[in-house]
Amino acid sequence: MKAFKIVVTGPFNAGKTTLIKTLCGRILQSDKILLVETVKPTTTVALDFGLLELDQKRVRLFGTPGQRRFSFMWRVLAAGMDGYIMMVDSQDANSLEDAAHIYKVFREGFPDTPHVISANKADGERLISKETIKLVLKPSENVPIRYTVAIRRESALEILRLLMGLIEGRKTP
Ligand SMILES: Nc1nc2c(ncn2[C@@H]2O[C@H](COP(=O)(O)OP(=O)(O)OP(=O)(O)O)[C@@H](O)[C@H]2O)c(=O)[nH]1
Ligand SMILES: [Mg+2]
Repeated sequence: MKAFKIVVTGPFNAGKTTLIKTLCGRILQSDKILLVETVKPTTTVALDFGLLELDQKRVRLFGTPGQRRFSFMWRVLAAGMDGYIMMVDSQDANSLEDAAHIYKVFREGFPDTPHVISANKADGERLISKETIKLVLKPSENVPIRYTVAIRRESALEILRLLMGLIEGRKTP
C-alpha cells in the first residue's frame, strides 16, 4: 500500500491536534505542556502523530506546534512531506498574522508542495471570510480554501481527501 506523509500546520489553537485526533482516533502526542490561565489546558510542543488508512492509502499525519517558541519543529516535521494542510482559526482574526508567518516559512522552505488551506472552526458565527484569508496569506490561485470543522469526521475527511487529490494530480472540484 502506498504511504503518504501529510503535515498539519497553523497558528496556536487553530485545531491541528483536533483534526488529527478526529481522523486517526488514537494519536501519539510527543509532548504537551500545561498552559496557565489561557484558552485551553494544553499546547503541542514537538509533534502529534497519527496513522490512518484512507481509500487504500496509508496516511501518516504530523501535526506541528502552533506557538512560535517551538517553531524549530516546523521544518523538521515538514522534511519529506507529500503535502500539507495550512490551518487557520476562522473565529480568531488575531491569529491570521501568525498564520501568514507560518505559511511563508512553508512556502519558502518547501515550494511547489501540494497544500490546502483549512479555515477551521467554521461551526461558529462571524467567521473570517475567505477573501480576508486570501489577502493576508496570499496563496497562489490554485490553492483551495475550505471551511472545516475539525471536530466533525466528515469535514476532516473532506479536507484530507481534497489534499490527497491534489497530491495525486486530480483537479480540484
Ligand atoms: N468549535 C470548534 N472548536 C474546535 C474546532 N477544532 C478545534 N476546536 C477546539 O479548539 C481548541 C484548540 O484545538 P487544538 O486541536 O488543541 O489546537 P492546536 O492547533 O493543536 O493548538 P496548538 O498545538 O496549541 O498550537 C480545542 O479546545 C478544540 O476542541 C472546530 O472545528 N470547532
Ligand atoms: Mg496542537
